[in-house]
Amino acid sequence: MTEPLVLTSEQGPIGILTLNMAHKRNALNEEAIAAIDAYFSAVPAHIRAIVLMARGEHFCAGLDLKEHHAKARSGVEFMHVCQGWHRAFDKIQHGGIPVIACLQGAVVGGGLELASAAHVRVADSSTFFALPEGTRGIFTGGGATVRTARIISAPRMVEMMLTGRVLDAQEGRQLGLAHYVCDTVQGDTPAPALALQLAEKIAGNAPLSNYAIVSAISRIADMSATDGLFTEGLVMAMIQQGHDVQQRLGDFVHKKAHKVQLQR
Ligand code: 1HE
Repeated sequence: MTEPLVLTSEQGPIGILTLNMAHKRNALNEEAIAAIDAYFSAVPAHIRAIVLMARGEHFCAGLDLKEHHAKARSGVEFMHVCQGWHRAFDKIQHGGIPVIACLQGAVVGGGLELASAAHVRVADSSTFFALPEGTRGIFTGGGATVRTARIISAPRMVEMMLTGRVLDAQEGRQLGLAHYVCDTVQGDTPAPALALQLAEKIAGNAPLSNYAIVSAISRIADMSATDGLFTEGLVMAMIQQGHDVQQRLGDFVHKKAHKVQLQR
């Protein structure tokens, strides 16, 4: 029996999607993109946060270059493949459920495009980021020009692609490609454990607030300031109708809620 390309599991309200192609560094072929799309198209209602991780030493080596070579796709065929990636990754970014990516080793090409669609990125210290498309004679096709460029800026992405620069985990963190870097040699919590901890914390937020956070902010960033402020007000008006809002506010008023404080 052949191994599934992705594994799915649950820990309470946390869904876990694991890329399961370590033998080819989790390179993504058409079937794997379809599996990712299928998962994010039908997330069970009780799931409040999703951890996206990968088996093996590398998160994802990007486009399956062997498939691409073997199929020798035409321009139009590859356009459709790219649109399939766009559809799947848009469901990650705008599906309404927070996604925490847990990164290690190569996060390159389409692997970086996949990670860029997640809302929180936790890297272990082995992580490295690159966009080697230029050396392969292709271009980005899984959303990097939109998502990765917005994280690191368009000029930095141009430089990264032209020079083939490989960023280590800390350099990636400075640019926003990782939000957390876990160095287990330094005694940090391992990246998968931290990703799950963060997912649990996020799952404890009001679901409608999480929906607004992952759905509204990136869209408002595309709007004019006037439209953005108007939309923000509308989103707030809708979100504060949530069934648990009075309870949450009451907990604070009656000193039953946590206070905001620095955690070391
Ligand atoms: C692959 C792929 C792949 C590995 N497609 N099979 N991405 C890249 O240009 C990255 C290409 N990969 C690498 O640079 C390296 O493989 C890694 C740094 C990720 C890992 O190195 P290493 O030494 O651990 O593994 P390896 O020996 O290079 O590869 C192990 C196997 O995985 C090997 O197959 P095998 O049959 O010889 O065992 C590799 O061929 C296979 N493998 N990467 C297919 N990418 C929507 S557009 C997106 C555009 C892009 O993503 S372009 C960037 C593509």
